Amino acid sequence: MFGLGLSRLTPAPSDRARTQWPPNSRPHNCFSCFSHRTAMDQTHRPEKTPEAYPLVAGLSPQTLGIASFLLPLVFILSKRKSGSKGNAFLLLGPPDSGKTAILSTLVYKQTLPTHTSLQSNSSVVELSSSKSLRIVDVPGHPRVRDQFQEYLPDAKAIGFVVDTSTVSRNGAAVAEHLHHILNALTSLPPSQALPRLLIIAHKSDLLKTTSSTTASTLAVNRVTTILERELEKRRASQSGGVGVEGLGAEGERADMGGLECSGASGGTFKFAEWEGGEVEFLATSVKVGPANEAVDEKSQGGDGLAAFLEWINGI
Ligand SMILES: Nc1nc2c(ncn2[C@@H]2O[C@H](COP(=O)(O)OP(=O)(O)OP(=O)(O)O)[C@@H](O)[C@H]2O)c(=O)[nH]1
Ligand SMILES: [Mg+2]
Repeated sequence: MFGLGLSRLTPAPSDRARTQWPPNSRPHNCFSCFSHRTAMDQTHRPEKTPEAYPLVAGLSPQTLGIASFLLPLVFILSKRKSGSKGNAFLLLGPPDSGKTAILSTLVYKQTLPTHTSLQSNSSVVELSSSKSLRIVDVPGHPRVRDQFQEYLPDAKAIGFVVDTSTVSRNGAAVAEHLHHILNALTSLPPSQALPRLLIIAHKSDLLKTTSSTTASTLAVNRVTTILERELEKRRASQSGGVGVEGLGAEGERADMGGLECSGASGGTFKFAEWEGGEVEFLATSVKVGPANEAVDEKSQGGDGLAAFLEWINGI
């Protein structure tokens, strides 16, 4: 049964109409609702109370002008910070980085013989007796990877999975993929809460460690350094600096935003200074091997996913 692949089990996008997945959970447009309600209220409004009238009348036109400008702004900012109401965790990232292996370890407690995924897989993972999360694994192939946009309205968080053992060789391609996601996040309408963003330095088991550095530290440091360097090349190229191979190639917008940073580095791309929001990092690994070599039931995915499980439990 497992040899058929996860995609057979939960072909999320094609079943969307039937199963209502992803649900139409985009926050309701309260502006239209508000004005409608206001119009209704006016027909039934009691006469102005003597207490309320002098309060507004006492404000100068300038004060009222500033208030009418600031109030919508406060509303927008508070919406943006409120955190996504969705209940999906999106596993995104380049082909072969290990997304399906992570999902199958969480769901079946083992990795399955995997092939390049051609469609999104989704499964509900029970994190505790009272908490579950829908995990959606979107294939990394350039032709399908943009499917993640369909799930964004219901995304509580995004995990961008990077193969730590190969990122030194293919950092430019990994950064290009991540750039699309950063651009999508910074392009979300202000009414939509931003999903949290976690960069997963995966396959940390393949790193050779020294006695002073743990595999997790090494994995996170390597992924952070390489991605910051490659994303900075892309940012500099767009702002008129050096050219970057592949940037602006067919199918890619040369003016794609999403890399804006502000802070001590003066605009240079740094995750800590990214204007889009906070970016978090974690190292993971799963046990790979024959399908019947299940990992410990209690650990839900082996020690290599312990920190990750703790993180998704906290979102
Ligand atoms: N050593 C090691 N290998 C891993 C780990 N995770 C995944 N792999 C292997 O990496 C390969 C690719 O894993 P997949 O899960 O299929 O990759 P994917 O990200 O789903 O790739 P696409 O579906 O093409 O987007 C498989 O051969 C896995 O067995 C890990 O933590 N350590
Ligand atoms: Mg896959």
